Amino acid sequence: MYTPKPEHKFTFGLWTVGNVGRDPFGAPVREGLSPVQLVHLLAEVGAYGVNFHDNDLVPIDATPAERDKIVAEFKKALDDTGIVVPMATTNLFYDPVFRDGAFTSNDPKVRAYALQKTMRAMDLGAELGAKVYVFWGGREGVESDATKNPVDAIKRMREALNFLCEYNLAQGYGYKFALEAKPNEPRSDIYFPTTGAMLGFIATLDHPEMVGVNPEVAHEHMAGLNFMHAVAQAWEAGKLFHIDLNDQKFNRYDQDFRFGAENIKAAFFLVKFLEDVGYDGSRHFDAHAYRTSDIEDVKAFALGCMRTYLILKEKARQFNEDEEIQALLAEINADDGSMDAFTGPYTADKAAALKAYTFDRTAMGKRGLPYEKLDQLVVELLLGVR
Ligand code: GCO
Ligand code: MN
Ligand code: MN
Repeated sequence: MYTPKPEHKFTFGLWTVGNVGRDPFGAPVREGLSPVQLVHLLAEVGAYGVNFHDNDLVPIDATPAERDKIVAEFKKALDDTGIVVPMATTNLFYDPVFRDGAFTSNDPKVRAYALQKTMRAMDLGAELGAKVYVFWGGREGVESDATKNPVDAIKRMREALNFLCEYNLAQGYGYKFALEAKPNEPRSDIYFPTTGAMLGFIATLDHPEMVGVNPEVAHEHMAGLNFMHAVAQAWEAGKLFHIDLNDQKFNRYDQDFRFGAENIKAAFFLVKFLEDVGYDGSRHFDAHAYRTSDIEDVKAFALGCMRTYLILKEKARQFNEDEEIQALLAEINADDGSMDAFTGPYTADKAAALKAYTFDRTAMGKRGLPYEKLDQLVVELLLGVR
C-alpha cells in the first residue's frame, strides 16, 4: 500500500541521493556514485524521476566530446530503468566565479557568464526531456549591504529572467520556470527570501505566465514560516510549478532532512493540501541522508521520504472520510444564508443595508468553536489510534 510507483511522481535530484556527506566541518563520508549508478539506485527504490544541475551530470570543464559521451551513457541508464527527467537546473553557486552571485553579481562579465551557462544547461535539460526549469539563486545575496544595491539586484534578476524566457520561446523548449526562494545560506542574506517575495516579483516579468515557484519546506521553516500557507498561495495564483520536499527544525541552518522527519503535523497538512487540490506535478525530494549513513541507509532515506508521503496521503483520505471530523467541519463552516444579502460584489444598496443592520455582537463572540476537539482528532489520527 505504501510502495512508491511511477504514478506518484516521486523524484530526486542527482545531488540528493548522491550527497557524499560533506559539511562545513567535515570531509565526505560516502563514495560518490556516478549519475548512471544513481539512476539505477533511484529505480531500485521505486522513484519516478531524476533531476539535475548541469554540473551534477557534466563537469564544468568537460569538453564537448566528453559531454556527449556522458549524456549518451545517462540516456541509456534512463532507457534501461524507465526513470524520466522532469526538471533541470543550473549550478550557479559552486564555482568561485559565482562567489558574489550570478545574475545579480556586481560584475557584468559574471552576469553574462551566468546567462551563457544557463542557456547551455537549458539545452542539456531539454535534450533529456525536462519540462520544468528551476532557478535557485543560492548566491544571489550579500554579506554586507554596503556591497550591493538591492534595487539593482532586483533589476538584474528581472533582466536575466526576461532574457531567458525569450530564449525558451526562441528555442521552443516549452519550459515552465520555477523560482525557488531561500532566506539565507550560503549567503548571509539572499534576495527574494520567501515564496511570497517570488510571487510578487513574477508579476513584474515580461512573461509572467511562463514563471512560477518551486517552494521548499526547509526554506520557509528556516524563516519560521508556515510552508503549507506559502504553497497554498502559490497554488491559488496558478504558480505551483514544482515543489521541494524535505524537513528541518525551525529557524536552524539548512538541514535537508528526510521528508516528515521533524514536523509530522505540518507534513500531513501539506500532503493533504497537495492531494486535495489535485497538484499533479513532481513530488521532488530535495533532501539528503544523515552524514552517518552508508549507501544502504541512503536507500532507506529515499524510501522513507516516499513512504511517509504515501502514509500521509492515506491519513488525508481518512481525514476526509472521518464522520466525526467532517461533522465538526460542517458545524464550523455552517452558513444559514442570513448574510447572503450583504456578501459578494459591492453595490451601493448592499453597503447601505449592511451599514444599517444590527448584529448581536455579544452572541457572535460567544459562539462555541470546537477547535481543540478537532485538532485532537487529527493528532489521534496521526498517532494511529483512530
Ligand atoms: C539548497 C537548495 C538547492 C536547490 C537546487 C535546485 O538549499 O541547496 O534547496 O538544493 O533546490 O540547487 O535548484
Ligand atoms: Mn534547500
Ligand atoms: Mn531546493
